[in-house]
Amino acid sequence: MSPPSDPLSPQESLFQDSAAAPDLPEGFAYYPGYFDDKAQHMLLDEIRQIIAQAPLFTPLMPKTGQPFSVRMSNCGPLGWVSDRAGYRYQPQHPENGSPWPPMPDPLTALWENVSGFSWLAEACLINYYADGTRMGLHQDRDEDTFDAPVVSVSLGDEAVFRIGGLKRKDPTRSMRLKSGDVLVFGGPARLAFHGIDRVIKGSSALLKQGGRLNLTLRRVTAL
Ligand code: MD3
Ligand code: FE
Repeated sequence: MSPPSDPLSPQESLFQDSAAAPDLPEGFAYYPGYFDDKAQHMLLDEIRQIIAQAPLFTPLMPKTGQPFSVRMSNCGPLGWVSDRAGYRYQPQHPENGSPWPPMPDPLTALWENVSGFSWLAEACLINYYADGTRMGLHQDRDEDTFDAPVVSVSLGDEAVFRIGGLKRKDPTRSMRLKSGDVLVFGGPARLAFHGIDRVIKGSSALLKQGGRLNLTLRRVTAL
């Protein structure tokens, strides 16, 4: 059920936990098509404005300095960055030193609607996948607390998303993520291994230049 604060009326989560996904950790919810075409365009317009203020940067792997293929930006009070010094959250853009732009209203409403968490999200990481880019299997553990879920929104070309268990060697399953889909990872699923195997070129008309955007909303600091 969507609170009156959200102008959208999302459908119920298609599946939650073990019912349709017995091999995944509990606490996982999937809302296919949460954002309809009009809402995707409105959200994209907000993301364009954010990226105009906080340009996409190329994160580097800690120690080796090897560049990620995915480019990133952030909005909200804190943003995730990575360079030779390590992974961390910080309040400023790593290249222009400006504070991250504020969280746009549609993302605040989404968080209120699906997170089940009464405190606001502090960070929205914006990942841009050009054709041919991927993200290896990893856990998200750079936050001070794992009590809040991670909420993810996909925009643009479809992606082959892989999700496994709490150990790297646990079995994985793959899912096709489409523009407008929302995923929520809370409880044990918050620490599931996951990654993006590939992006399906030309599968969406939303981004004129092609590729895929993924937004992840998170709580970073402990309460
Ligand atoms: C499962 N992003 O930013 S979104 C990331 O599509 C990240 O850009 C991918 O992995 C992307 O860290 C996947 C889905 C996702 C995001 C966070 C999770 C799945 C997750 C955190 C815990 C468990
Ligand atoms: Fe991740």
